[in-house]
Amino acid sequence: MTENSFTPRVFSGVKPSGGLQLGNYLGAIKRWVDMQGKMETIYCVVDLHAITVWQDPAELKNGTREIAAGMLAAGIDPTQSILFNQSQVAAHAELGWIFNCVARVGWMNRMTQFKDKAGTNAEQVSLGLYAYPSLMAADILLYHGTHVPVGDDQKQHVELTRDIATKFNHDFKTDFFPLTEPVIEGPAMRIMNLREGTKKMSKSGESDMERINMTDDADLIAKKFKKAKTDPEPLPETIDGLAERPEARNLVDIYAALDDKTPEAVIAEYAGAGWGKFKPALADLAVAKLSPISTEMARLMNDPAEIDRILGDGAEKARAIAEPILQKTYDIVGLLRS
Ligand code: AQP
Repeated sequence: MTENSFTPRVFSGVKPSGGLQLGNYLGAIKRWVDMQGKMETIYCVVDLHAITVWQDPAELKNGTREIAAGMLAAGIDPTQSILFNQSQVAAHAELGWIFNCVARVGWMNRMTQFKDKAGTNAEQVSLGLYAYPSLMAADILLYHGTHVPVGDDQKQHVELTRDIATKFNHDFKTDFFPLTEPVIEGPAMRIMNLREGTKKMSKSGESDMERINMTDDADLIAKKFKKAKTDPEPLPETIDGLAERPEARNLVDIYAALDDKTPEAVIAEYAGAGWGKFKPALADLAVAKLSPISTEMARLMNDPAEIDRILGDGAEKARAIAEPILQKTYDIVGLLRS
């Protein structure tokens, strides 16, 4: 079997480490919806990844439901995609262990997200946070995922997934695992923090004012864009004029992604406009696009049993694909089962 003979299959996930933010939506979930119906699609709330940093157990379950509600409200359709939470399919952790034994410590030491998250406190963070990328490789390869739509921050982890598949295939003289392609395209690949244009927007960023949450109401969205850091210049005549203006570029990218346009088209429309014109237009657009999603999220969250049912059904379908791949992996590795 060659790399190209695997059935195209999309896998991607979001971790319930806080509420969904605009970067998760534009960089990932909105694109997942676009891929539905074109290929087999598997989407996951990756709760085992969330616990690599402390999560309050009482809040984690609800946070998991909230991420699922956000995916459903944004258009993930459980009759077209498999939607489940990771911890309901034990095979993720099992394959993750095997990949811990394939991945090299030197590879993990190069992971920039670990360095960013651990900061100067690397001795004190969990071993899980360090091993996170090999669990992510297991998430993908457990389904022989061929395409992984992610934001730019996850590119290095998908490349590591390819390294793990390559080493596994080489060590065991097989071609069992595909070499997965990261799918990173469009204007929203790295939505930046509204207060610091060189730092990405994150669920767990310190200040709520630095991100747009998918549950923010219209007033709060308008306030956050109004207070977003910018420079004093108006918008330029061409996109090249944004090269050294990260905050301005970010707001243009957000506008483009929300309106399904290119950043060039946004600049063509707003060339010469000041922030007094552009920021309210951006806020109106964001409210128009996000409020139907937040309203639907709130409706879904009123019926947690229904969300649990959808995730349970999805987990059953996921297990049906994952289990034979895990069993075959055990056979390849030589693990005895009676
Ligand atoms: N700022 C972003 N711009 C574009 N895409 C983004 N993603 C996250 N932030 C941005 C994409 O969202 C998907 C899910 O991400 P995740 O929840 O698995 O983890 P993350 O990338 O670490 O997201 P956060 O919001 O920054 O979470 P915390 O603060 O808990 O670490 C991924 O495809 C990611 O690329």
